[in-house]
Amino acid sequence: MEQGTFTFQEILSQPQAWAGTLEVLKPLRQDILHFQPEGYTQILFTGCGSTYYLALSAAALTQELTGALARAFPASELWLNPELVYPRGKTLLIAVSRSGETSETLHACRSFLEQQRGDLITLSCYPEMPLAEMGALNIILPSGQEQSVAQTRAFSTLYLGTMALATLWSGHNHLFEALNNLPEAGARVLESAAGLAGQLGQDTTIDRFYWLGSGIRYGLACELSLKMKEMSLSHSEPFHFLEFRHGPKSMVADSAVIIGLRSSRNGQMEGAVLEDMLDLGGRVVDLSFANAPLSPKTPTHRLTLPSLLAEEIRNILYLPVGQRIAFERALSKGLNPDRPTHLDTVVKL
Ligand code: F1P
Repeated sequence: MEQGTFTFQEILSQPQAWAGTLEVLKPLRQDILHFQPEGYTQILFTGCGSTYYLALSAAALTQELTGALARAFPASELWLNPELVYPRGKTLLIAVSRSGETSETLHACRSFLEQQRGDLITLSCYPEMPLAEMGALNIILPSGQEQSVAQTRAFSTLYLGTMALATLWSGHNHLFEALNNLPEAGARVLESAAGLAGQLGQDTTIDRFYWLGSGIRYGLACELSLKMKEMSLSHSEPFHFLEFRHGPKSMVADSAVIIGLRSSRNGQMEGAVLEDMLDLGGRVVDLSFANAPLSPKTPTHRLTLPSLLAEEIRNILYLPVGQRIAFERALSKGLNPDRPTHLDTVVKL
């Protein structure tokens, strides 16, 4: 079998997986609305590794859309340092795990329930796993199941699940309905990203990657940076856009690529960071949507994604682009993206 076959299929099949997921989510609408953010002191998202990064992005989206306090911590922190995580009052905990059997996530949920800290919702991909029966509501998204160790399709599918929670809780039904446009938009993005991914992935003069994303996009930048590490064993780090000037820019050189996941709202400020990095001699990849303000200087690479969807919804479309860049880089280094070095599909303690 060719190297990376599973990962490649999993990346390309995301639009179909999202369509399948929306069919699972629609009938759960009332069950989801049974939990209302106002009933809780905080909404807490958790996971490990990729699903912790997912939690970061889901918490940002939830707070932005609902105005309720929403935070994210790794499951190990809930388990080992609960006093950091739980204020007085009731927490709505949303635990996310592809496998549904990662030890820290199970420990975190068990201690949460034992200590009667609030209500638990779980999101996972395998119905027969322990997490899938621990919550007051268990959302199972089988179209995210994967053969590969590094999460791609599972990540975006579970993230879509959290987008459904946030849009429904916000009361903005048009945003929940707009999720239906994502499979088609995702297919177009995958097509348009292939050229850029090949060019960047095969460029052996690059030795370091920096992924910049702010707001909802920070967790996504973290995840894409992790993909680059796991699949291609390359030096890769994520930062909030404006943080990059405060130290990390020391690492900019002509072998460095700075990939910006720009927003529309703050696109100009974010574009200015990218321009500074061009001036310092770095290579810049400007990822944005068609109506994001463009920076006057020409980045090394630019990819403009479909823009018709609301800003909060379309961020998910950055994922297939970055996943594909990491995949191409792994192949060009002779690595098998399906089997990252030292990694297991599930961490069991
Ligand atoms: C979480 C996770 C994966 C990672 C690795 C170890 O798993 O950190 O993100 O790729 O294989 O486990 P899960 O709880 O989401 O199944």
